[in-house]
Amino acid sequence: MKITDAKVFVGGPKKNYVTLKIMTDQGIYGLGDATLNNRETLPAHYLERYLIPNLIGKDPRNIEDIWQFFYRGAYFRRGPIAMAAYGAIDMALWDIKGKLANMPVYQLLGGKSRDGAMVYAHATGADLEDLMDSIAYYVEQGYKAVRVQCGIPGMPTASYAVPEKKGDVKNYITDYTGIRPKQEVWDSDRYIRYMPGALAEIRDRFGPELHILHDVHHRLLPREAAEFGKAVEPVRLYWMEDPTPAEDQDALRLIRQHTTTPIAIGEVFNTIWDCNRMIEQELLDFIRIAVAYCGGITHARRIVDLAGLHHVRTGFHGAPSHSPISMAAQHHLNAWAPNFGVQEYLVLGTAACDALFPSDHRMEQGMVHVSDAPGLGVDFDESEAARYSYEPGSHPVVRLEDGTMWNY
Ligand code: GCO
Ligand code: MG
Repeated sequence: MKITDAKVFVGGPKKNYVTLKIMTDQGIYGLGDATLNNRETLPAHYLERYLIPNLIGKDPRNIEDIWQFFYRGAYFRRGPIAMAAYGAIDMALWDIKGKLANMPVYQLLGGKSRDGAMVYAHATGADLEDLMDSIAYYVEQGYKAVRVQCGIPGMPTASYAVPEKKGDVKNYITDYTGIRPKQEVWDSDRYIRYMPGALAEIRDRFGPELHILHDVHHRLLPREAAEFGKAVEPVRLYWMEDPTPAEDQDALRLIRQHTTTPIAIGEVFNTIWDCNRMIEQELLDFIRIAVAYCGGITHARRIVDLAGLHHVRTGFHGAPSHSPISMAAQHHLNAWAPNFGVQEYLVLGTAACDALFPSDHRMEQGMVHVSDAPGLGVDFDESEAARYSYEPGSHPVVRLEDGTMWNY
């Protein structure tokens, strides 16, 4: 069996999905997702210019060898662009293998460990009152876990994932009006003074059963994060996410020594080498990697297995920048992983997105039920894809009030 061709498509409904389609001499094709949010054209170029010419003629069944060929063969390896490109190839090869075996990918991984995988939604509000309404909406829809973010009184601008105006329900940040970013202003003190009380009010209103998650989005220093984690202990958060900038693996030690609030981290990691020390030293509770950003199913599975040895559960990143293809890859890993925790899942299912990526993975009552179709269980409609092209977009940047650059 041989790979005969591969194509890359960039675009989607208000998204720049980077979709890879690998064709074989047996008529079976596989799909992968290389969408690196706000830098989408780079993995696309990496694939087209450097990887696809080396894929043609290879046996698509040798998933491991192809992964190693690109990773070791690059010499300047790792990094989000390369790992997103390798990841798309890897997903597509698992898709092909599943179709060849006539089995869903979760069967190839070892079968199902659960019937449905719990997901969490994003609730948001310009203030706490709006946030309460947003949480209530998701609870009514049957979600068992909700991430909560709200505006902080006195903060000069809206903060991460929070709308600017009261009543606005828009909670997502990529601005598709160009590549020059908007600017947010941040003040950790105001945040630390306000947010623990807000979280306590949320717990009082929604009771003990709801899993409440909160994303600090890399904004605090380790000592501040320790203080914050201690202050929110009575709320019993499901997790405190990215309390400090994620690249410092040792920063979590100080937080850990001071608080039992569970820590989730990892959406910006690309390889096992970004998180092996923190996992082995048991400094986190949930690993937040995304299959799309860390080399696909083959590499993500290595991280999940290492995590499992150290009581670390999964909480894969599922921001709307991931296409239904990498979300499908995650649904299969979630069905299998013995140490599954929760999946971030922002309803992608607009009619336009469903038309572009038909699939029968099902979301019901806050749980995803993985598709039983052979392969990844998601397709790609090229005639729909022809309607879209790349639209430049950007995350905001963050500064402190005196102008100092801070972490988005
Ligand atoms: C999350 C993330 C996202 C990121 C985004 C960057 O927890 O979902 O923090 O909101 O900001 O994926 O592109
Ligand atoms: Mg996050």
